Amino acid sequence: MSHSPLSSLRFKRLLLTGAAGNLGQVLRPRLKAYCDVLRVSDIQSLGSAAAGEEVQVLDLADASGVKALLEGVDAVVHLGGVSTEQPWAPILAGNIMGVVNLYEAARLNKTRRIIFASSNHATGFYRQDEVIGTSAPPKPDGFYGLSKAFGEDVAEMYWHRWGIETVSLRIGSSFPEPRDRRMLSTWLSYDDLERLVVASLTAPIVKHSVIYGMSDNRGSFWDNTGARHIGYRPQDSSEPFRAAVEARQPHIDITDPAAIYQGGGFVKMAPHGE
Ligand code: NAI
Ligand code: 15L
Repeated sequence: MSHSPLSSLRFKRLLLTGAAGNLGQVLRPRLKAYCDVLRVSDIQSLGSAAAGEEVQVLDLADASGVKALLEGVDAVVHLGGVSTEQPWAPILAGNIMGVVNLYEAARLNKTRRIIFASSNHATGFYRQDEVIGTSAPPKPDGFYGLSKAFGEDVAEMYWHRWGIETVSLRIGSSFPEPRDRRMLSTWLSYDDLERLVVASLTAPIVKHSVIYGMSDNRGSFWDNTGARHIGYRPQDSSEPFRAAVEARQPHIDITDPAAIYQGGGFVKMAPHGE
């Protein structure tokens, strides 16, 4: 797919982790426009390297492998890890050990900036009838959300101690279209995802910034005013999908925790994914 870059800034080598996943497959062809070499990585097979790509299959829990993965990398878009509520063992490996291994590798390789795919589930226990800003402290809604809150803390520590910059993206729901009433508030289109990642990569100074990953939706739970310095301006909205979503889901049980809390159904999932 040919693509007009959203920024004239170009990196020598970018690393995309989680490149075999849903969002990784979206960003893999798009990030090529912003770098000479795109290194892609995942624990799963990634196929062969396209022109201008380097492919490395590895487990983020493998510290020496991750150290080698970051060699020669200017910046990282870190999507890799467990992306839903799961048993503790894979979350520990992918999201706890994985994120520490990543930041240690960044320190040792002098990598300047990381774009960390956090999640709205780091703050999933705020209510849907309140609007929170980017400095809202975590209220994780499960082990998954807890691991994302941990990742944000790691980012904060590596900024203060080692000067590694991070933008923590508390992504809402990034899918081709919103699937239910909650996602009318939380939806992030794929084009806006690209805008968000590119803005995060190219903003002059980010230190450790937190921003919610959402399109320009009516009735959002989140206020990104505190992250305006990143320069992200969403162009899409869930509104064109509203009629179809409301027809599919005409009623909401307002006593259901999934309708009360921002994390939706995640707030009811058994902590061990049982
Ligand atoms: P995904 O589950 O499709 O992709 C994650 C990728 O990470 C997978 O390809 C998986 O193989 C890889 N991975 C898992 N454990 C690993 C390990 N130990 N070592 C190396 N790779 C490992 O998830 P998706 O939807 O693409 O999300 C990408 C990132 O964005 C995730 O970190 C997720 O938590 C975050 N996010 C996504 C949202 C969405 O709406 N899609 C919403 C909020 C956050
Ligand atoms: C997430 O963090 C998940 O990765 C994704 O699969 C969605 O469920 C999303 O949150 C959401 O809250 O809709």
